Amino acid sequence: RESMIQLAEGLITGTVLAQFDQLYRKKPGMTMSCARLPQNISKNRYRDISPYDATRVILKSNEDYINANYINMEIPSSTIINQYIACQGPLPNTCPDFWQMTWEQGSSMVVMLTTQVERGRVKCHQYWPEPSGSSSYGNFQITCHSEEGNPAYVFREMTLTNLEKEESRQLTQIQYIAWPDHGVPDDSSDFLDFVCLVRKKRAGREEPVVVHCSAGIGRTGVLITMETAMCLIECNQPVYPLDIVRTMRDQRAMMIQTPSQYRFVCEAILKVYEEGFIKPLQGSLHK
Ligand code: PTR
Ligand code: PTR
Repeated sequence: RESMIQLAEGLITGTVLAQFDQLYRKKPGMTMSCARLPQNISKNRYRDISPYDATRVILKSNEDYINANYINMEIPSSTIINQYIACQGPLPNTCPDFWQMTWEQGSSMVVMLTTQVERGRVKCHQYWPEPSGSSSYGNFQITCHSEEGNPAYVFREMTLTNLEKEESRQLTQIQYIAWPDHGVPDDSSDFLDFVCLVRKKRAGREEPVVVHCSAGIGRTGVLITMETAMCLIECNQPVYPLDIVRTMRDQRAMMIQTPSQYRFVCEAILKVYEEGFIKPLQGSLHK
């Protein structure tokens, strides 16, 4: 409660945004050399967005690079550690790597926070087939069984098959479609419903949830912050959004890109606190 009053006051006086502006975007001392190796340059969507070497996801093959970091968010006074992999939206040449990573990390949920094209520019390659179709990406075959949704988000159920091992797994992809990069979601209740859905789907899964947008920093950072805050509120722990951002940036640089994204998530946290987090979890999410 104390932390919420502090947050509400800080939003009014502007100290919340000032603190965000002062926070380092990249943790001092962390290197990002792998991204710069000649064979890896073409695997980065943006020249200015690279993963830290220390927390990058390493593919189990000779070419082991993908623009992705592990992000672990511990919830104090509980045994909960929400694990994520934050990554960029796959490029045409990195789709096989993306599926290899998802397979090797045992992930069965992918959260996508971008559309493929925004304002005429490609933000993410479509790395899955249209519903009831199959496509191969390197050593992996993806079958998309169903696609359903509403104006804010789309659900897809897929089967991921490792062709070499002849093994298959089910995978859910949830895509938020009403959120341009550098911006904030059009509607915070839709966004909160979406985060509740992610929490519900995550329940009981230990493996990391793969989260991506276009660069894998701005919108991905907002989503992870929001889920962490919801979890803290549920566990009766104080919520200090700046600490959440720092913890994320210690694992992937630049998480949460703009002050308006930070303000948006702080306001959404207050909203969850004031309106009661139990409500969305109890089923108002599927209207
Ligand atoms: N940041 C740009 C945008 O999304 O609008 C895209 C961009 C991508 C800009 C790569 C620059 C990039 O790298 P380079 O410095 O090689 O042009
Ligand atoms: N060089 C790009 C730019 O600044 O436009 C990098 C970039 C692109 C950064 C998209 C963040 C972006 O947003 P998101 O992480 O939400 O996809």
